[in-house]
Formats: sequence, C-alpha cells, structure tokens
Amino acid sequence: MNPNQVNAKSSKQDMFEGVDFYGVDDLLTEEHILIRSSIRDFVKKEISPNIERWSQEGHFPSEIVKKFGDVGAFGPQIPDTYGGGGLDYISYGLIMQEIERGDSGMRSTASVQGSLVMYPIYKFGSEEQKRKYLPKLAAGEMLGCFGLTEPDHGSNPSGMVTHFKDMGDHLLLNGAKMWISNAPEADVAVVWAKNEEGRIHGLIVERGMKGFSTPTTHGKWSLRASCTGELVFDNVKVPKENLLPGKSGLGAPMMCLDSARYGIAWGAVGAAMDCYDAARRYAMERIQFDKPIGSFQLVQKKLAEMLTEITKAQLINWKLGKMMNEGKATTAQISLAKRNNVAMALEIAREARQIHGGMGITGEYPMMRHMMNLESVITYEGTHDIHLLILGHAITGIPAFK
Ligand code: TGC
Ligand code: FAD
Repeated sequence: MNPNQVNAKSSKQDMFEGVDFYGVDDLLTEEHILIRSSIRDFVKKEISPNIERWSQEGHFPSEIVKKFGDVGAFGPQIPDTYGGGGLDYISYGLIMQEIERGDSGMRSTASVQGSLVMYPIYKFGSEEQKRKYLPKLAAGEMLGCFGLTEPDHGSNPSGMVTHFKDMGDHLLLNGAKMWISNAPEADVAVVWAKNEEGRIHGLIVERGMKGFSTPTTHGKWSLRASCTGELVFDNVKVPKENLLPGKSGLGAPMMCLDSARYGIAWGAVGAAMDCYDAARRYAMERIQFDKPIGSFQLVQKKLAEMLTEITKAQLINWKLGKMMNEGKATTAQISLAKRNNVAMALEIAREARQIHGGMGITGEYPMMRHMMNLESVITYEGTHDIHLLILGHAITGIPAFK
C-alpha cells in the first residue's frame, strides 16, 4: 500500500468532530476547551497525516519531541516555575485524550515524559535536580524514560533485582530493565533500583555514562510509532547527587504510576472516539443491499453501545479529574478508570473494525492501528487483571496478588 494514498484519503475526512452526547463540555472551563483545541489542531497537523506511515514503517519520529515541548504536551501538570504548564489535572487529561486520538504511541511518549520522568524529579528530586532537568524536559530539549519493569519482574516490581552499591564517592549500578518506552532515544532515565539493604530508590542515569546501554526492542505489532527498549547497567558509576532524595520504597514509583494511569484513562477515550467517529461515518457511506449499512439494526446496536460506553468513560474521567485536582483520588479509583476505559476503547476498536468489513484491516482507517496499540495499553502501567486485583483489595481489604 502506498502511504501517500492513505494520507490523501485521511486528510479529506474530518476526523476531529467532537463526541459529546451528554454535553460534558459544559463541565469544562473556557481554558480547558482552548487547551483541547490547541492540542487537537496540533495532532491534526503534526501527527494524523503521518501516523499511518510511521506505524507501518515502525518509525519513531524523533522530531516530535521538540514539537511536543513547544505545544506544552510535556508536564502540563508540573508547576511553571520549572517549565511545566502549571495546569490542572483535567487539562492534563484533555491533552492526553487528544494526543491518543491521534495515536497511543505518541501519547506514550508524552505521558512517560510528563508523569514518569518529570513528575518523580519534581516530587522527589532535589532543588538542583529540578533546575537541571525539568525545564529541558518540558521544552522537549531532552527526552526521558522510566525504568521499573525487569525481565523477571513485571506485575511484581517489588521483586526487582537491579541494585546499586555505595562506593563512597559514587553509586555502582548493575542490572537490567525491559519494555521501556522512549529508552532507545532517551537522554536521561529515571531508574528504580535497590540499595544494599534492599530498599528501592530512584536514580537519574544519563546517556553517555560508561556501562549504560539502551538496546531497541524489535518486532512489536503494537505502538509501532513509539520506541521501546531495554536499559542495561553494567557497573555504571552514577554520581551520588543523581539519587532522588525525596522518597524511597515501592510507593515512590507507584505514585508516578498513579499520575500516568490517570492520563491513560483519558487517552483511551481519545482512541475510542477516533474509532467511533470512523465507524459512524463509514456506516452512513457504505451501501449494501441498496441501503447504508447504518440503517441495519445490528450496526446501529454497535454504534449505540459505543456512544454509551464513551459517554460513561467521559464522565468517569471528568469526576476523577476533579478528585485529582483536590488531591483526593485513590489508587483504586484511578485503577477503575484505567481498567474500564482501556478495555472499552479496545472493544470499540474491534467493533468499529467490524463495521468497516474488509476495509477495516487496512491503514486507510485508524481502527486496526488503535486496536493493536491498545493491546499494549491494556498491559502496561498494570495489566487489566492487576487493576481488578487493586480494586478487589480496596473492596475487601485483602490483597490477592500473592
Ligand atoms: P504493596 O505491598 O501493595 O505496596 C508496597 C508499598 O508501596 C506502597 N504503595 C503506594 N504508595 C503510594 N501510592 C501508591 N499508588 C501505592 N501503591 C503501593 C504501599 O503502601 C507499600 O508501602 P510500604 O511503606 O507499606 O512498603 O505492593 P505489592 O508488591 O503487593 O504490589 C502491588 C501491585 C501488584 C498492585 C503493584 O506492584 C502493581 O501495581 N503492579 C503493576 C506494575 C506496573 O504497573 N508497572 C508499570 C511499569 S511502568 C509502565 O508500564 C510504563 S508504560 C508507559 C507508556 O508507554 O505510556
Ligand atoms: P507479567 O507480570 O508476567 O504478567 C503476565 C500475565 O500474568 C498477565 O496477564 C498478568 O495480569 C498475569 N498476572 C501476573 N501476576 C498476577 C497475579 N498476582 N494475579 C493474577 N494474574 C497475574 N515498564 C516500565 O517500567 N517502563 C516503561 O516505559 C514501560 N513501557 C512499556 C511499553 C510497552 C509497549 C509494553 C508492552 C510494556 C511496557 N512496560 C514498561 C512494562 C509493563 O508495565 C509490563 O509489561 C506490565 O506491567 C506487565 O508485566 P509483564 O509483561 O512482565 O507481565
């Protein structure tokens, strides 16, 4: 398939029509709507015309990093003193929603940078660390990644074996992380590792430190426009001033995950809206048995259920955003939103693809790409079942993980 044909067809469509059946926009401020419009325009111009080609080629467009910085997509929830947007959590959610409407891989790049790299440096970093890294990360002059998962420790990060020793004048880091978004292109990595007492700490590891490498993970069928890799530490000498001093223990990376999972709950709604929009349009245009397929009850059922689920997810996100703003959202409340909304988006991508018949498997329409992307989104930042167990723990008080 010629990617230019794909782009020519896509650009004729208005892919950015709003999906707002319950008037959720009435709950937003003028500033929220302005921020959403500016990101929507950015995605329409910089991502949508190219995303099918990037994904088919498995290409991470590194120039997008600076552009994301310019449009304010990195760390919108971080105070402006350090270069962040100084915005509330609903703004942050809307930004993730609009980026993921374009592509989940592009949203990954932005949410890792904002919630998993800038957030821990802002929350647990020294004043010097904040001043050194945050403005450059916010501006897209530097790309970061977050290393928690290991080859033998995914859902169970507390079992991690990556460790460091205090050598007096520096820390000596050994181990490996796997499945790390942004890793092959990152300038800096926030890495979680155990000290000699087995306590988890965050360290800032910079590209160029001897013994640190970031091999690319090849062969993905999902998030093909996002780069993924490993982090390998072979006797890396990390300066002591690169240790995050503010918090240790598993709770520190888990706090970062709360922020990122919240953004994913919004992002998934963006992917679902894009699929629903495409399906509704196709249902009205495609003629079979001398009628638009949208006139058949079974197709209408699919569309009605998609709209219902998107509307419910939008309301969950708005209320969760209010609780995030007030500092009241619990991990379990965030799990409910991430779990529900990603599963909902995946189901809508599958149904929307079916409405497109054979055309649905091509890159002329976005559903198949969203569907494949969402298989990662339903796995990372806690799998669908891990979030169910987090909810089960909150309901019963009994952790069923082990
Ligand atoms: P558990 O015993 O429950 O807790 C251990 C310690 O951590 C504390 N804690 C939290 N603190 C603050 N905020 C939270 N949300 C917290 N969650 C836990 C907890 O209080 C305890 O503290 P202390 O002082 O008592 O020791 O831990 P566990 O070992 O039983 O594990 C619980 C479990 C399974 C729920 C958790 O580990 C989990 O969520 N696993 C999933 C792992 C995961 O989500 N990994 C994500 C990797 S990053 C990623 O995927 C990025 S993709 C990015 C992209 O491209 O967009
Ligand atoms: P496992 O933990 O081995 O789980 C396998 C299966 O077992 C799952 O179905 C799981 O639900 C189930 N399971 C495990 N434990 C239990 C239990 N107690 N009860 C019931 N079922 C259970 N990590 C990072 O640190 N940084 C990143 O930037 C990052 N980016 C990623 C990008 C991509 C594209 C992908 C695919 C992953 C990324 N991850 C990242 C890793 C991701 O967070 C993990 O894949 C995820 O947490 C699951 O871990 P795992 O793959 O080892 O699966």
